[in-house]
Amino acid sequence: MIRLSLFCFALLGCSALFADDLASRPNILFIFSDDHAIKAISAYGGDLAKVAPTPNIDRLAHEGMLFRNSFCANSICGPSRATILTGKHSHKNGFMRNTGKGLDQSQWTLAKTLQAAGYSTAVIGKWHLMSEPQGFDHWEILPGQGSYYNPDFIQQDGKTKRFEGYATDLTTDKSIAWLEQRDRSKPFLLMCQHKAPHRTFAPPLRLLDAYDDVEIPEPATLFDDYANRSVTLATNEMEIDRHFDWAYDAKVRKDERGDVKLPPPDRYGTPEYNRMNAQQKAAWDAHFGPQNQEFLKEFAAGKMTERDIVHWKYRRYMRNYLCTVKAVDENVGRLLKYLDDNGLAENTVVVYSSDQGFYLGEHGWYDKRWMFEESFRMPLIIRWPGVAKPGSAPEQLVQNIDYAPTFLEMAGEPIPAEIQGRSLVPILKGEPVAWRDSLYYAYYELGEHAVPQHFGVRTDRHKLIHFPVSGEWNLFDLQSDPQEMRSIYDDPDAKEIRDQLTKEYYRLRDVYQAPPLPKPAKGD
Ligand code: SGN
Ligand code: CA
Repeated sequence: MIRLSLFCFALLGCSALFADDLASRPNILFIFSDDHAIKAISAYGGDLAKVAPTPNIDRLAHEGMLFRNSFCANSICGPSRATILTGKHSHKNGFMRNTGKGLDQSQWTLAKTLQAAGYSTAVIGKWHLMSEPQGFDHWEILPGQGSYYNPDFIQQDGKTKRFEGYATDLTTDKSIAWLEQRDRSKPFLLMCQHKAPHRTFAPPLRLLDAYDDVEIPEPATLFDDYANRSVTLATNEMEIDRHFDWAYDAKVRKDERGDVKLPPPDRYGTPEYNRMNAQQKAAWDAHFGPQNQEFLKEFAAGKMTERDIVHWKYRRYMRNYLCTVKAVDENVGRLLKYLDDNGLAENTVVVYSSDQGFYLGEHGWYDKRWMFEESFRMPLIIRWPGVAKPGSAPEQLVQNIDYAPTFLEMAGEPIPAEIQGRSLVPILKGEPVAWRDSLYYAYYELGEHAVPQHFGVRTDRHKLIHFPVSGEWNLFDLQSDPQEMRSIYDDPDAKEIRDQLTKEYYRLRDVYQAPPLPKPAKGD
């Protein structure tokens, strides 16, 4: 294929092409995590940055470009991954929900194209697209959500093997092992995809106490009352207060476990705990045991109010979540060191991103899905030596539909017309470029965490969210109300901006050829 295209170009008299030695094309190392909120990356700033720094991810930002306004098209795992591989919104690539038949592999994908262009391609870690990976010379993936401790990896021969250790460390070990034995005559695309910091936020045993002595700042909206916005907010099932658990039972609070890691962890069976060997369980018990006893003593003595319990759960949630992030950061450091030690740093583009953001207590929540800022935003940091200005932080509205065309242009490949995103290469090069001034969002899942289907548009200052099933619209002024606590949709003063955004919303639906909206529940 490569030879053929070289031949064709040679016939066209394109002499520059001979300089286009395959090996000189940049390698692409895509380091991807699951549910990593920008607030938990210190390069993005914020309160948590001070207590839980991420020096290795920050290094990428100092040496590269941090996208300040990066968003997903559909804030959920599989759909975000499908969008990255196809450069299209969910309705176009067919992967609209986590439940479903899996990625339709007959369509165009980034991996298939780069493989055909002569890249060595690999995906290691969380995949979550159900159908077997295609377009990768090598793959080794977690089944479904995967496990943190002693995880299974599905091998390319279809067999599943269990590995002792922690998923984030193992995913990096396997990535480095693949880099070591790759075909060095070719550039590579390596997608190193972590399970962390996804629920149930199980920390690496070596870091269990990393944040024990740290005061974790709470978000201002931890006790959101859901007033002044869609009625669907109040019926959510993702509150730290009411739903943060594995085997949730609203009436029997002492039976909480899994998420909160209260004992006895295996009474109802928490899969993570049960995977550990005796030594690992002992380390876990030694850490959580005394803290749990202290909590349960206070709880049994009736000393804790409902709010105290939320504060306690929030702290426990954040400590564990941040420990899983710390392990991701350390493993980013290991990969960067590998590139340095092997003379690969200069010609390798390193990308750090995550499938969506996450609620770290904002609106009282964990999880994602909503078009509110915390889960709509996606971290995106790109180090491209000699091209992206170190320490730069552009403001353009970018989205995960843009990843595939960006990687194609980096690799010198043409961008097919069917792709809906745009290459970020001009932004990376610092070139003046006319850019989009609005983003389209669509969330299609039907039940988990009781988040309704919703759709919307965001500009640099405003956000319009449409809830077609309840027939509601919310409008936020992100400048005066960055926490999105009051919809101004019905304010007489907001008429002009409401009309503008509504028009833009329908325009984007046309541009992206969005399917019909779901029907209102009451037929109004
Ligand atoms: C699991 C989690 C949910 C989470 C989904 C989707 N429950 O079902 O809390 O929203 O995954 O996450 S758990 O009890 O199994 O942890 S996603 O990142 O894969 O989209
Ligand atoms: Ca996710």
